[in-house]
Amino acid sequence: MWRKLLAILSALLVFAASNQAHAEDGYDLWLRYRPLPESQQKQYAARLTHFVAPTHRPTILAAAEELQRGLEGLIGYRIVQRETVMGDGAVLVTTKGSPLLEGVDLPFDRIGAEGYLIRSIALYGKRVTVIAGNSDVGALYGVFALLKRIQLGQPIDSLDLTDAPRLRVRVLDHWDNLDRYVERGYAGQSLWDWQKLPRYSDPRYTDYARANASIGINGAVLTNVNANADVLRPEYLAKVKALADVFRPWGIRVYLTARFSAPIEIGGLKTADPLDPAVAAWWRAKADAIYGVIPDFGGFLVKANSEGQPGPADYHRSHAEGANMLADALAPHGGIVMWRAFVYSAQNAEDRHKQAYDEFAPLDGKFRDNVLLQVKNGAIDFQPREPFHPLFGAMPRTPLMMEFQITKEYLGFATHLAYLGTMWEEALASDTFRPGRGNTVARVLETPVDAGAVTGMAGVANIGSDRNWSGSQFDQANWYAFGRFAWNPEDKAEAIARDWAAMTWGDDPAVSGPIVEMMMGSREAVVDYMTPLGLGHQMATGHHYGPGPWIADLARPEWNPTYYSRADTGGIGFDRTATGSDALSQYAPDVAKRWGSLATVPDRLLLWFHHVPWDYRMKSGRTLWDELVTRYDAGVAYVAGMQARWAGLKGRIDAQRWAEVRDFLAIQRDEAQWWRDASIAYFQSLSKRPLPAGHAAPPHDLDWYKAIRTPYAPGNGG
Ligand code: GCV
Repeated sequence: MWRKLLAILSALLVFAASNQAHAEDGYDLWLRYRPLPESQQKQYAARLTHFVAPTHRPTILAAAEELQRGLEGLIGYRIVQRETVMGDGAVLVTTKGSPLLEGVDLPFDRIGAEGYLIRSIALYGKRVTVIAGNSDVGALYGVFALLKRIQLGQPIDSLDLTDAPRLRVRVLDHWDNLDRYVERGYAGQSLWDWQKLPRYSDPRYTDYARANASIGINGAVLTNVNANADVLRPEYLAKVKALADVFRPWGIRVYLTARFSAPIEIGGLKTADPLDPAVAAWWRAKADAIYGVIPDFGGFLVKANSEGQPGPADYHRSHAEGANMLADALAPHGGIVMWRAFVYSAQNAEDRHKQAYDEFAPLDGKFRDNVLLQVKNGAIDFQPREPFHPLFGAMPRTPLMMEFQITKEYLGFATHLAYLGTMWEEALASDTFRPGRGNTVARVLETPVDAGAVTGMAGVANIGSDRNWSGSQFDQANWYAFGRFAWNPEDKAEAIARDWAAMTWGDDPAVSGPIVEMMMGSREAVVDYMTPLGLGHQMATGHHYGPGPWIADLARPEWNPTYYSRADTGGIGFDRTATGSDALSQYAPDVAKRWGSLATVPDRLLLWFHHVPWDYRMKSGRTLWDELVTRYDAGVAYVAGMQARWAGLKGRIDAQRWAEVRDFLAIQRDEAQWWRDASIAYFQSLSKRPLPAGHAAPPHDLDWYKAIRTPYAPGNGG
């Protein structure tokens, strides 16, 4: 009897303890390190008995502490440090040239400056795991790779792994203002608490750096591209230094946005003309001062002559002249300039799609070696779907870096579940056909324009002060996926989703399987319920929250959704063929030919490049109008499907995170319906066609949708 009672009691205790252990809020991201099943723990434990590492070096210390933290969580004990290999199961965390590795032949030539190798070897007659890089940060990345394997329950008995990043600069761009407001931020305030820095460093800064290092991100641009020169003042540089000091062991450099007019605003000069010697001298002195405080400062990111930002054109100078002046100031210190190609003008009547290409393509070869031209994935602005930017492949003598937007300005903010890995894979895998077939956007990014030239990828961060970092559990996946693509632009969205899901939600295929399936179709669903068949920029004004396809009265033509849809009683779509704006001519002839013909353009880009009548016959056999309605409904139905799948996971996932996702999916469902109804109501007012059978009419008339106002939607201004 007593025995039975005791057994019940202890079972209850175990249950309570495991429940406790699973009370999660998302703070731990994909680095949860939750206990593995006992049988697995035992297998790993035999392989991981102690570690040997030169922990007097800060990055190796960070790596060793991560190894301890990870293993303590996963296999239940704190691995200890030893001076040397003491028996089977030693883990060596080290770099090329370590005396411990004397006589051991390892492929250091394959892993570049930041790569790693992990190998199971016999050393002094003992079974040892070597994690090594040519640099300390390589070894750090190797530790994260080993921990990932263990998180995923993969064997570590006979390892022979090498990996190295294919791009050199892998940065997050924070659009964070000095008052902690985050432009297009949906995850709370900026992490950077400028007012308390430098005296107080929030411990979150370290966790931010850990998370980034775990996916290979090696830089953070701390401030908004809509820039404030004040961050370049000495008192702010002291704060920036405090952040740089926290990030450094994790292999992360800090960068700042440089406001082009800073010499006037904080330097007392009368001009910011890049060809004025006093201006160049001011920037040189500023760069010297920054490097005096932060010796490994990364460089500047600049938005110039775009959306009201100052720039070289204010002085009739070219973008190259502006960028090169800053690049010359940074060059003696090894810094770089990331100069944005997101440039368009209200004074230019040309199709906005064409403006950046027109501005930058003629400047090919005119930029200094330490300038990277930062190009958005598409020519408009981070829409749910855009064709790749025509500049990729068109500037063979200029280093181009990719700019993706991780924060979901145009894809439903934090509450819509939209996995962006598929969108980025689509962009990266696009064939530019320049100079010939097979030169994908990924290859353009990866191939240095000359020996030693810089390569890179930037992601506009979705990180803020919210406890779960990204504003939603699933938006963490986009941060994770960005890091993976920056490391390897030819990676696969599904493989990335699988890893993320298993690390974030648990390794049980009955859980991670449905989650990956939800994720893989989620971005296409957003495309369907917001901007199907190649529509773009149909969002409401300013905050971009919700539909506004009827908006036609904004000051700048290209800010109006009607500019993009060109919908009228005759049809819909933007003619970008030779009979229209001819934006297609900016692509390689093979691409222009395929997308320029109605017979070969894929449905997904139809209305991006063509204006077609409402009764145009689609490949499905439906009329365009019927197809449009069908797509809107498919998008809404997908969200309903995600809700059903998620409901099926109840009880298999910790309660707090499960409930949050359930509620967010309900919001997404309502908003998908709103998008669908409002869009159909508007387009039907032009097409004047009945809805196809089986598709319900919007419950309200068009005016009802037009009257919806959401002036306080987040992210649109300080
Ligand atoms: C930081 C879009 C966004 C702006 C953003 C701009 C850019 O227009 O709506 O908030 O400004 O892109 O990328 O510079």
